[in-house]
Amino acid sequence: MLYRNTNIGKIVSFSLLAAGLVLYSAPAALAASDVVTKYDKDSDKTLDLAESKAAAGAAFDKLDKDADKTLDPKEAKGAVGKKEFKAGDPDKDGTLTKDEYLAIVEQLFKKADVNNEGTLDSKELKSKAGRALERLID
Ligand SMILES: [Ca+2]
Ligand SMILES: [Ca+2]
Ligand SMILES: [Ca+2]
Repeated sequence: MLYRNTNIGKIVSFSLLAAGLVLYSAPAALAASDVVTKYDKDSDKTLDLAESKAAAGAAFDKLDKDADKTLDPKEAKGAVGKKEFKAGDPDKDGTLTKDEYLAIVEQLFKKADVNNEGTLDSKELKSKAGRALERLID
């Protein structure tokens, strides 16, 4: 009887522990790298430039509401900061083409990739440049 009780106790405390682990790790895993998991085509847990550009290209098409192949400041709002918009519009026509948009992506990517390995992990995406990049690709 005593033996059985102890066993149940073990099972109960193990389940509680397991439940606790699930509760503890679930939000952390979600927060860790939403954007990475979303666009990480080769599943190496990082984003390389090609993956970032592919995602950014799709994001550009979504932002381009009037489908004129450029983003005006209104369309770019929320994705491209004012400063980035200005810097990313070298021909100063007040709109961003996809090439200009992807050039901003590349620039931010290189800025966020502090150790220059050509990939961004979820930690690097939390940097200032990384977060700006996230807005461009997501
Ligand atoms: Ca990858
Ligand atoms: Ca447009
Ligand atoms: Ca332009």
